[in-house]
Amino acid sequence: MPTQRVFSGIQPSGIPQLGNYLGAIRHWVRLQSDYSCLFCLVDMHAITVWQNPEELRHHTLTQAAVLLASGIDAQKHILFNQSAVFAHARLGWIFNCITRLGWLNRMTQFKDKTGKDRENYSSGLYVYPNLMAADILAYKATHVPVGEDQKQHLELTNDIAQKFNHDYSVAFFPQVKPLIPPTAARIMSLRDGTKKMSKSDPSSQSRIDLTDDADTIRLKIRRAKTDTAPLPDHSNDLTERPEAKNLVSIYAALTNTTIDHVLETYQGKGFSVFKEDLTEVVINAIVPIGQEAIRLLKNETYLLEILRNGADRASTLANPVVSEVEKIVGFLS
Ligand code: AQP
Repeated sequence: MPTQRVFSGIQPSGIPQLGNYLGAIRHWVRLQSDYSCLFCLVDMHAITVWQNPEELRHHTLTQAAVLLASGIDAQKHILFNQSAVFAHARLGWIFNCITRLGWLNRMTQFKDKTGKDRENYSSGLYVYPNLMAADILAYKATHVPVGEDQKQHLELTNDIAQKFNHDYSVAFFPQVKPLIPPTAARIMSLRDGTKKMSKSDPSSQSRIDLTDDADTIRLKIRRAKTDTAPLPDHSNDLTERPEAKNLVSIYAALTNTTIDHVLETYQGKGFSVFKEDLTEVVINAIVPIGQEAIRLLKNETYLLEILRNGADRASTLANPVVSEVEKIVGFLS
């Protein structure tokens, strides 16, 4: 088993969507051959915004089923839900006491999420990056796969590790390296090409859920917002056409090619032809995963057992690290 350790997290804040798959899950599947991996369903992060308890439970199980159906190997690697491993909360609190308010105030994701209404958001959302640092450092993970939007949080993780080491005069936490996927696709909403596709978007028409069936995918792509112009011959000419660019990016990501290569085939054509072909590409990639996930979801006991086993193995790794941290801090052991 490789010695370099990867920690990856996904929030069970909804049914995983195509953006989660193209931006994260399919890269995680590939990482399994080179790293020892922890895949965490970060339910504690999810409740930083309100989650209906029944739905949270269902989404956590669905997330587990989708990851397994996508090719995550829960025997060779570790798949678990965050709240089942107490080390995250223990270390998260210590990091709340390490992180400076000024550092958190600079986090752009918090500002983007809360906008002008920040007074009404939870304090959990504000300290989210501290818990994320604990997720990673409780395992002394060496690498974390990150999209553009998480880079700043990973830098903060390294700042927290460094400050802890400095404040307690130890060389305890290592610096963590980002793993940027070679083709980092940022998938946008099907209704608004300037907004990220999100599992918690109130409009189900804005995204493709990984459990959607072929007819639903067909309908969502048919209704996806576009414009009237034919497709251009170069990606530069898509800059002002976010919806068109998004659909071409999805096609390129799923066929492992570039936007320009897709445009070589479709330049001059209208969206009716392109959307039909895109629909087939999406159905071929997603529907088998969805069908397998739905099959797995019928056996809740099996999924719970996988997560319980994962949590036990994760605790075995994290508990000694966090106990050592607590000793360094001066807690009685
Ligand atoms: N639209 C996207 N395009 C590319 N990558 C994406 N990711 C999410 N949406 C897209 C990547 O998926 C990983 C896990 O995401 P997460 O669930 O932990 O958080 P998120 O980014 O907040 O995902 P959502 O779907 O937008 O959830 P909600 O609606 O709850 O906020 C991350 O690596 C992320 O980059």
